[in-house]
Amino acid sequence: MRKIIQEKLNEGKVLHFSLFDPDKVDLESIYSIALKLVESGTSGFLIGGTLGVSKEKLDSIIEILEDFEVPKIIFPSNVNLITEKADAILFMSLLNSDDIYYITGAQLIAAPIIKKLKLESLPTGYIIVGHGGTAAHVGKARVIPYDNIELIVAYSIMAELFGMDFVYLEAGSGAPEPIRPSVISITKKYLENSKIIVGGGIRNEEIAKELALAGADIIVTGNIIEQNLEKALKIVKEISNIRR
Ligand code: 1GP
Repeated sequence: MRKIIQEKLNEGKVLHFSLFDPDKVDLESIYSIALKLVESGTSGFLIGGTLGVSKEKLDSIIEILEDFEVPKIIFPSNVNLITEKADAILFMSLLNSDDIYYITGAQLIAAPIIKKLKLESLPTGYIIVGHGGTAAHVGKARVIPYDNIELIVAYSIMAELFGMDFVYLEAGSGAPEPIRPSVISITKKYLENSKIIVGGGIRNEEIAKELALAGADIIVTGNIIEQNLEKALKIVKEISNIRR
């Protein structure tokens, strides 16, 4: 999985990942929504959410998505969301948390489980910025202001120095403002290996394109898929056509 993602990114593509929050999606409609997203060019399904997520619902979603060749990747909020049904898991550390549980504690519990299940893990430094949403509250993040480029860059470099493949800059689900493109373009200059994932509050193709051109490697959208599918599909198409 890591190889497939890296290869696509190395071809100069920018990827779009569709986020399904098991607490919000409707099992009846998810297949047809996923089909439209795939036809529009989405490259990955992230499945996860912070509150109200059960492993049963997570498993049901992955089963419904089974037919699609697009990778199904767990976006975990805790150790209960590990399933062998997925293709991979974002093995995340919430780097700007004040609580060691979210930095290495949950990961310690998860590590032997992931190994046993032979689940591929994608090492990811998760950094919460700006609004932060529910993830910031639950994860006890020391949220970085949107405009504090120095801190965002320092955390991102730290993730890279730790050898993490991905730096996930998260503004929080439903954030009124996404991560700023100017922040992405500066952060990008400092990273030689780690790829940048950006999510939180991305609601239209203009901002998605700006973020991609600024250097985001993977754009994640969640809420907009539920709220306005047509808009979400426009974002996916816009991103899938970008070559850098
Ligand atoms: C993924 O939390 C985001 O990083 C998703 O945010 O739901 O606002 O798109 P939205």
